[in-house]
Amino acid sequence: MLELNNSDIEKIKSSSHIVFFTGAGMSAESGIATFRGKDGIWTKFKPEELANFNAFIQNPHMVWEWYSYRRNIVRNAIPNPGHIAIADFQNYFPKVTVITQNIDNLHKRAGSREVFELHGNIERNYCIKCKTFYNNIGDSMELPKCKCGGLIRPDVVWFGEYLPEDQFNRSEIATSECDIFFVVGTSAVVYPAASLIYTAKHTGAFIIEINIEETEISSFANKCFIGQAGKILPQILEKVKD
Ligand code: BJW
Ligand code: ZN
Repeated sequence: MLELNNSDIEKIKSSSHIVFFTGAGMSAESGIATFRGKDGIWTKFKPEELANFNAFIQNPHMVWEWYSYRRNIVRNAIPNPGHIAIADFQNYFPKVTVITQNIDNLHKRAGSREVFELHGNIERNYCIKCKTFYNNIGDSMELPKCKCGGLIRPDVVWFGEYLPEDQFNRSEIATSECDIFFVVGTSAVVYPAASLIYTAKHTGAFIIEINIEETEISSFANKCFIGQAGKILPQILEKVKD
């Protein structure tokens, strides 16, 4: 049973800007594996072997194949009730911003309009030599080559790489301006993305965490809901809409 007291409900109802900061757990109920935890992909693959530029240069076929495999899963996935509830918040609140670490497009596909993608998007790719972009590349496992001969990589952020500056800057502004900051389905261990949660705390937002287990940030969230995002978010919306 959802425990939101009257004061929490009023706080959310009267908010003028709500931010949802999301991670892999947001899409778990759409059938997309998380990274860490018992069903995480990195219990099977080591991140340093795949999610970094050197790994790509040393073994581009293997890394490309891993992303092609995941791209196929993402393309066949559909937004879950959690994504849909977040998009539905737009119908009841003046401003709703989604800041996501996910590369799967599901927030946009659910109808969220302001979405900042901190770790890129698996549907975009670019040539590492001439920087030409290739969107919606086929689903072949074969490593594609650019017309200039350069290797084509997914436009995602690997370890040691900078986050897209405009997306991060706009996320920081939204975070420092919002009244309510939801943290949904993230282990909150990857930086600088996780630093936004601390920014939200310092700038006075009311922090609500939704996760199936406690995380690094549970101790300072104002409210923690232990449960699945796809179940909790529609229940919260039901209580605060109108
Ligand atoms: C549910 C649920 C359900 C499940 N409902 N909940 C030491 C200290 C601090 C920082 C560093 C450090 N050493 C190195 C760094 C920097 C590094 C970093 O943070 N490392 C830490 C891991 C230690 N960061 C970087 O390198 C970043 N860049 C950078 O710092 O640039 C500056 C720089 C430049 C040059 C030189 C040096 C520095 C870049 C980070 C890029 C991260 N990229 C990835 C891969 C993206 C592409 C891909 O998908 O392949 O992004 S890593 C991976 O982790 C992915 C995710 O977006 C990210 C975050 O994971 P997330 O979303 O939190 O998922 P999980 O799996 O961890 O958690 C899921 C959660 O959901 C769990 O809590 C579950 O319980 C929950 N859950 N089901 C609700 N149904
Ligand atoms: Zn090229």
